[in-house]
Amino acid sequence: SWKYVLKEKSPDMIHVLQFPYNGEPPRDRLVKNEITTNTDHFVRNHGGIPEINEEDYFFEVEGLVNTPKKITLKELKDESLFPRMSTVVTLQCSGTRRIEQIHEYPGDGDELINAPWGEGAIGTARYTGVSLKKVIKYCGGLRDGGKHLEFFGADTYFKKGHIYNYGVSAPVRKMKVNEIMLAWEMNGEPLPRIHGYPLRVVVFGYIGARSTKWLTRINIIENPSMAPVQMKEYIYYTPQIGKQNATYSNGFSIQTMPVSSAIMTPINHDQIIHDGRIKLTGWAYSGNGWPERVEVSGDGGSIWYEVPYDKLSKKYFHGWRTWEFEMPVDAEGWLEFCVRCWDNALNTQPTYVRSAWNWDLHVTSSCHRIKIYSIN
Ligand code: MTE
Ligand code: MO
Repeated sequence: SWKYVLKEKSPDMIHVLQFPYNGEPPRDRLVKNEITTNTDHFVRNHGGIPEINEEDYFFEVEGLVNTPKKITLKELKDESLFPRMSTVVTLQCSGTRRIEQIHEYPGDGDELINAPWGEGAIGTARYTGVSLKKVIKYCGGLRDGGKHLEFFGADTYFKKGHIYNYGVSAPVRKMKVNEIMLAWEMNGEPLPRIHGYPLRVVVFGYIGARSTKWLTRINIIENPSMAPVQMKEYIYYTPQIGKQNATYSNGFSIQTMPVSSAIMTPINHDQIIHDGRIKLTGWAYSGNGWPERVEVSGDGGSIWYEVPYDKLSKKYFHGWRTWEFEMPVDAEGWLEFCVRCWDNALNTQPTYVRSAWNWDLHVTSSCHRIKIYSIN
């Protein structure tokens, strides 16, 4: 039944894939709020959407941990056992803005993985739950050699003749700095079913793929997960690798999300009648820190304007910043607008999509460019 989708998501979501359900919100609405509403938050699914009863729910912790345990949601919510954590976190799919890479060159062409996302496969919410570090401590701590945390979801998906449970991993050091949360609440509401009810993982700063929904099992292991989503998807191939030589092992696994940004209004190919100024809005995000400076250009990147600091939304350590800017525009006709962000580690974005292009079409982090028709 699609009733829950209709109930949980805005009716005008753009359906990047119909099955499994994958959708992003309309461009002009996404950056109106620095915290995305649950109904507008993008959704990325590999398979079905499990229906889990909170009362029967538990997840297992096993592998290289001293006391393997089954933990219920009731236990996890017990504040005498676990302190609560509540953090604003941006989740971004590594497929965000893939459409620009597809236009450059279609690459892998596996449309089940490579959904043609626009700039909306990103969203920001306040998640509430427990730091995974506390859960591991509750299980007696790690045993020697425990270096990676493998997460499994209750959903299954079908690929090349096999049925898999969703499975990925993140390194233990990410858990040690309290950047992995087990969350049951999204913006003060129970997690919507479509976002992983009753419990999901939230890995701050990593590609969305690591934030496993409908969590069933955490397995502590020595090496990164061998599960197909970890091993065969979300691989970054350098530009010289393509159809003839891409082998999974000659790419590397994408974890931290690089700095990126996008112009959300005006919308690409808009015609705008104005009196010397055009208002731009957008987002900027870095998984490696936070957006520190946003710059925009009205001439394809010759002259850059700095977005004044007070036109960037509030800084959160694990969140995006929305921004707006009044761009002075004299020229008429087709103009190219672009944006780039600098994060606090002084990382910035590749200039053109061709320098960000990769065979599996992930992390389109190049300067976002749009064309608008200016009538002054
Ligand atoms: N978890 C499970 N169990 N199954 C999935 O298909 N998709 C991942 C991740 N967690 C996925 C999952 C991907 S690729 C992304 S980008 C995020 O969930 C998206 O989270 P959202 O749908 O809540 O926005
Ligand atoms: Mo994703």
